[in-house]
Amino acid sequence: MNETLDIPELDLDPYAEQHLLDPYPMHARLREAGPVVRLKPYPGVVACARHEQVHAVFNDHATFISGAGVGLTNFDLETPFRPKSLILEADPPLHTQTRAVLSRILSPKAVTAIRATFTEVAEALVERCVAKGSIDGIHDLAQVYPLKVFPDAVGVEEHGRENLLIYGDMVFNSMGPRNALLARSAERMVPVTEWIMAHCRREHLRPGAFGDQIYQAADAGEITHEQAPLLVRSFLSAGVDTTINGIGNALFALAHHPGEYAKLHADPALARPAFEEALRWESTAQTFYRTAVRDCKIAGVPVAANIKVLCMLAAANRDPRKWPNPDRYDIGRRPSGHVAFGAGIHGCVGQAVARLEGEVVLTALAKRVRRIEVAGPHTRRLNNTLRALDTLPLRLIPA
Ligand code: 8QM
Repeated sequence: MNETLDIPELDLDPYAEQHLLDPYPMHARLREAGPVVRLKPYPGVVACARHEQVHAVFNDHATFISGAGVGLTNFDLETPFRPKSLILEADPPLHTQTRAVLSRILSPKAVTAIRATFTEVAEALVERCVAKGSIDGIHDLAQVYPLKVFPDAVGVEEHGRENLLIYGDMVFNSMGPRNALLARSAERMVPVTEWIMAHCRREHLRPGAFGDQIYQAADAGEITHEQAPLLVRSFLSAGVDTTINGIGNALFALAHHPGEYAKLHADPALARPAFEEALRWESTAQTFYRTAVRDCKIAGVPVAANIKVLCMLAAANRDPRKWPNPDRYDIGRRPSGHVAFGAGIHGCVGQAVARLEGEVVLTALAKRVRRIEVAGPHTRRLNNTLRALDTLPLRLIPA
């Protein structure tokens, strides 16, 4: 008897253009079909779209491992497109060691130390946007800000930073199937790989910055010198495209909810919850996979060893079992428990930096801008993992 026959199967490809453009109807279908669902186009996968199961899978890292990749590809069967990340695509005990180093570099104390600079840059950038009046929310704000502050903090030079956008697109496309999106990214990546690798090396990193601190940890014997460049690479992989789209999606949410923006303008201290709610409402990273290491159960449903478990963070973050009026963007909500940063031992190690960026950008806007108007149709940048915008025409009405 094939036990997987008990699991509802949907003939649906989450990576089809229609679902990447508007994933929410698909999320509802997946949640309603059951706690664990099979997808006809991907026989080696089961999907969880409800909050309870996504949370449970993330919190059982011994059964649902990351070392075989957190995308669709099983790294035990196929070669990854890049050497495996020593933190994202690793399990204890390796993960425990590398995580300790990154977690210290990105500690609350470190975040406090960068706060003043991050705030100044946000205020100056918002000032320039207000002076322009009509802006593209993505190209003039959401992209510019993280691309300035984060590589500065890591210690990467200014020249060539646009390569980080091409790299980010590739990293997140590579977690999906080998579709046209991945092929296009891979093509654009060819002239960029060399630059990325070079900028992970110590001689290219500003002394004292986050990147150099990885090498200091190697000097101290906490990790090896061979591991250091790959851990710097994790900053470059995880720290740019994510925050760009977190901020871009927050601008989208606020532009489309003038009432919520009015509350933020009236009380700029709401910037942090407004950003947090945007993460719940439009989760930047829509999906991550785990790999079952043994025959096991999710919500009582049998799942066989080596099955890839698709955790749909964005669907969990709008699960009506967890959230009242889940489709409503409401900055008065306290969305704690959302899984936009994941959960468990792999929960985003940089989340304090991401929150800082979101907070200071939205605070600067709230103080300086009375109203944000949609000035034309937006366009999406389709990606196998990220919820991303390409353009977002806005008009900023000054306070
Ligand atoms: C996603 O390379 C890495 O270590 C890495 C890449 C992407 C992420 C995290 C880590 C979750 C933002």
